[in-house]
Amino acid sequence: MPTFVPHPWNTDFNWDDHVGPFRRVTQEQAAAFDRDGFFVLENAVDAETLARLETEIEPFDLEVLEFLAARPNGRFSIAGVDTVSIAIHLVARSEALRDFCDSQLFADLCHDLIGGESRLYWDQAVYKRANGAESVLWHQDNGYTYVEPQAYLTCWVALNDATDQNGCIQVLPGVHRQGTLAHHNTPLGFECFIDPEGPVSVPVKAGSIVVLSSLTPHATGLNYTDQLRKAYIVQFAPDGAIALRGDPDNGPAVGSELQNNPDRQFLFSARFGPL
Ligand SMILES: O=C(O)CCC(=O)C(=O)O
Repeated sequence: MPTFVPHPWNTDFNWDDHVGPFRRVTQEQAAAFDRDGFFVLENAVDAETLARLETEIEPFDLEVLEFLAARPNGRFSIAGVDTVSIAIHLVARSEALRDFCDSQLFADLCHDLIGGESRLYWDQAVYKRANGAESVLWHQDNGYTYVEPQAYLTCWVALNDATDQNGCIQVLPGVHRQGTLAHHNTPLGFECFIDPEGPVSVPVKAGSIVVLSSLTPHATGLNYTDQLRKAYIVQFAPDGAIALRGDPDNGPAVGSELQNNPDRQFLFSARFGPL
């Protein structure tokens, strides 16, 4: 396993293996999560729910496209009107999406893979536009905003089939155990390395979830097809997680912000039982 350059704020990271008992994942899935940093939960979301998610997300995606269209070159950071549209914090605006996130499925995954009280940290719809000409670069989610604890949970929900042709996720297994890596900011978003050896492509059917650590390097390729590739990404962090503020290339963090925005970073409902 190659060693990569650590993020300047990552000085003493240790990955804790998951020992169970598990409510949703199998022993093999938990072992894959610890070893590789990801696994696929197949057929996790039924067709009716997927259709509802798509209907709920559509107006927000259109709003983002309008915003992008009005920007110079149709771009904003990683997003572009004809490459990838990203609609964030949708749970604050859609009860159906909030209910989807505040569900037994995710409460169980958090029980198994976080342990202890967990909150929704972030949600976003990422739609790769048809014939989109840009990749999402290799990054760890914790390379964008540095959260402590560094390891939180990313669930990449495929709303339609994700394939090598339309830009499914690729991951670099095993590297999550090193903690957060150094990233640099590019016009196409943050990047931790280019063209690594040993990436694994993870094509999935609609309704499957790629379950990743926030520390698992991943990227997505171009969409060569004439259809959208649609994903809804929901992330959960331990209650009490903080986002560090500052410029990692210019010394230690200068502040932190507790991740408990009541509009969108909610704890699971008590009906799902203790985590
Ligand atoms: O869905 C994609 O194309 C990439 C999304 C991604 O990597 C992310 O949200 O961190």
